[in-house]
Amino acid sequence: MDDKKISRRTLLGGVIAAAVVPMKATFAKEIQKGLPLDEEIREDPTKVIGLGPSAVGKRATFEAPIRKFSETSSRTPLQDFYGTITPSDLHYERHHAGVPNIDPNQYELLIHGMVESAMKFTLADLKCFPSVTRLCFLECAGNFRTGKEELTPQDVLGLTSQSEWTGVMLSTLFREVGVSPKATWFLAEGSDAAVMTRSIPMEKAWDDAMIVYAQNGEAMRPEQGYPARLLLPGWEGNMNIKWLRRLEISDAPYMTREETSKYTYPVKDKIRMFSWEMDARSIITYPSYPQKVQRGWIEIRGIAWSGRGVITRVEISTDSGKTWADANLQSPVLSKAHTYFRYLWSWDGSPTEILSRAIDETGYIQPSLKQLTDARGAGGGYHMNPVTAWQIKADGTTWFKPEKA
Ligand SMILES: Nc1nc2c(c(=O)[nH]1)N[C@H]1C(S)=C(S)[C@@H](COP(=O)(O)O)O[C@H]1N2
Ligand SMILES: [Mo]
Repeated sequence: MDDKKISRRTLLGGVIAAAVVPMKATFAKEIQKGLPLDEEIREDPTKVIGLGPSAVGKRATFEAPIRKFSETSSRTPLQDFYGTITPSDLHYERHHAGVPNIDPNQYELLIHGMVESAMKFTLADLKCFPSVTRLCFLECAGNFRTGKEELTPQDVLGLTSQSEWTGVMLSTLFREVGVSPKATWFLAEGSDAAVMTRSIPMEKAWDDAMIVYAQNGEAMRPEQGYPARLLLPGWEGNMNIKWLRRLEISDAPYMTREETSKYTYPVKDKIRMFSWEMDARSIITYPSYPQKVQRGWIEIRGIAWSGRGVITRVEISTDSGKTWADANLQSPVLSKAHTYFRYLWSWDGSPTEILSRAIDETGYIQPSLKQLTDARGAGGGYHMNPVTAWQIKADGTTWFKPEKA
């Protein structure tokens, strides 16, 4: 009984003493400096009222993901993401003549050519049509960089991003203008200084093409084509014309600069033209350069996608490509969308290489760089989607494994 009392009194005394000492120090310093709050207290979030609400939110001051950019493109920081949505302000960019400043009140989309009645649609008109929301990736056909060990996922494959897009199905608009049953192609034209144009086969319009005006729940960003762009799920980025102002319906392709001098390339003794679909591929985003790992359990994470449909499997190798095992795919697995994968690996501390390989619903298996070059010749160029590896060295550092084509 006595013992208990004593210990209780001691305990209380201890607590009071601990609480009083810093308070005294604080008041003393406050008087000295004339400042409202001592730094020791400011560090403890339970001792000060936090920031109030604001008009627009910001990232935590400790988080600073950035796009790496040049004059004509910016690469998305894949290694900084969890899951599959690219924050809109970090979406990759590729523009051939800068981002135009388009007044949404002046905006018009003309649809003409082989139609019953040519029509112009304002942005408000577009928004009046039944709308559709869809998650899908966008990827530049030139997405792949190799060459040195000091490359991050952003450097290697940063020309792909994923958003939730909202807009109107192109088929809805094509029915509205009465597209001729004889039409087989249409031209899409942008209103930037590049006046970017591409020919697109009519099947894509009747399938899943959209005119989108919203990205991740708000109006699309200027960099992505504000106020409206063409969205061709799964097809090479270049055809997804931004700042879209005109669609001309026809029965032949237009042979524009972007489909003859660009995006057409030699494959051995042939010329590959009109290669629209993005082939299945994947990348491990954790662990990756310049992250460091420790011996023990590591959750390997990354994304896989295919322009031809859903990803059915992602295989992981943790022994430099000798053996492969299935990763877990995060559901729901969506068609033509980045798919998050995870694989639990117990690292024993010995140097190795980790790789990922995507397989899509058509049975297509992401090739090695050797398979690609054997099939296509050493030309390189567009649509390079080889399996890539990260080397884990004995000290736990992670490096890109550059391979020469
Ligand atoms: N009008 C117009 N559309 C364009 C381009 C452009 O320069 N102008 N760039 C194309 C290319 S090459 C790509 S990869 C994608 C990039 O889209 P993003 O900048 O929204 O990521 O837009 C395509 N659409
Ligand atoms: Mo592109």
